[in-house]
Amino acid sequence: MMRTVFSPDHSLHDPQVEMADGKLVPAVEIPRRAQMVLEAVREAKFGDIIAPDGLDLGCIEQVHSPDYVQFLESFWQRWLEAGRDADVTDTFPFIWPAQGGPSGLRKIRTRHLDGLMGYYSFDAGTPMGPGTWAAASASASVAQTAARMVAGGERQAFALCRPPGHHAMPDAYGGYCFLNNAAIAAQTLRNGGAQKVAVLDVDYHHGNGTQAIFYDRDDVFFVSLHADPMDEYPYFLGHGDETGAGAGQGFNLNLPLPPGTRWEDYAQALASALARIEAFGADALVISLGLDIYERDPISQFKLTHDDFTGLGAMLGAANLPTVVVFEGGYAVDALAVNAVNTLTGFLDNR
Ligand code: OKP
Ligand code: ZN
Repeated sequence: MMRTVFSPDHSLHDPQVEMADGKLVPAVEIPRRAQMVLEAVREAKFGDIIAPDGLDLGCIEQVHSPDYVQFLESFWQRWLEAGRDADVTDTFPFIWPAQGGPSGLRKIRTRHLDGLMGYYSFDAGTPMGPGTWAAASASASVAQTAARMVAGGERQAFALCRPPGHHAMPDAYGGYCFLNNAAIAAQTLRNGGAQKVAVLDVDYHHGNGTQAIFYDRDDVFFVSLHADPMDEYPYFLGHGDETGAGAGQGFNLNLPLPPGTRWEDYAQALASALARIEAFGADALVISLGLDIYERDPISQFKLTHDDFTGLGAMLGAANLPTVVVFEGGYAVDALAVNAVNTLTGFLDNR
């Protein structure tokens, strides 16, 4: 049995276009993604589908800076107050305090909204619109509710989050992500009594935000399998030599894999990731479940088949830990149903 937490408010974040390959293209991180997965888990009858409880802002501010959360919450109001087009569906930052150095740009919270958008973002690929905060905060509350269920004794729960979260930094949005749902789930488990939590990220893209949030902590072990950032987004984090800092030294593990990776090689890397999590002695597990490792994903280059997702779920289930599964990426929209159901079926069959 696995209950699913879901909020219809995800659809309030409804981007039309995104910046990719140097131009505006149709957005891929769209409401229909979550609707497809919702229908699939309903038909599969894994367990009840429930609404999230209210947002625990205190927990969110344990992984994000309060001023960043305040920026997200107030963004659309500020947009309107700045006299900008109220009918626009998608807004984009275009200047960043990114190139530092002795006489370089300074990281300053400006009065002007363009400066703030650059201050609180790290890419131009993440449209923000009028309903983004409502959807992102609902997504975070979905993760919190699922984690509370597991902290309270349920063996597993599925947080059907949208928008995704694993790229969201302590104080910056990017990669279609605003609040880091997986990090929020991990923090909720910690607050609920788990001493050691592992976050295993199997999304095609490196979970740079989750890594950054926990990089100097030894109570949350971040482990990620992903496309080598020498070749793939998010490029500037996710390399194999990033192992943690300070107290967190040794509590970050990146396993970059080449584009084109098939299940056979993927499963081998996953086995070593799971062995490291077992050695860590986790009390609970958060899985960042990106279904964009599918062979026909439109923006990704791994080669997992429908059947391989059953094997993925089986290996994750066999870890035999209290587990919060958090939905992340996956853009082959019509294949999300079968890939989600196969993963969760494989998982539940191996508990
Ligand atoms: C979010 B998640 C492709 C552009 C890619 C960013 C991808 C964000 C992925 N030409 N843009 O990890 O699935
Ligand atoms: Zn991804």
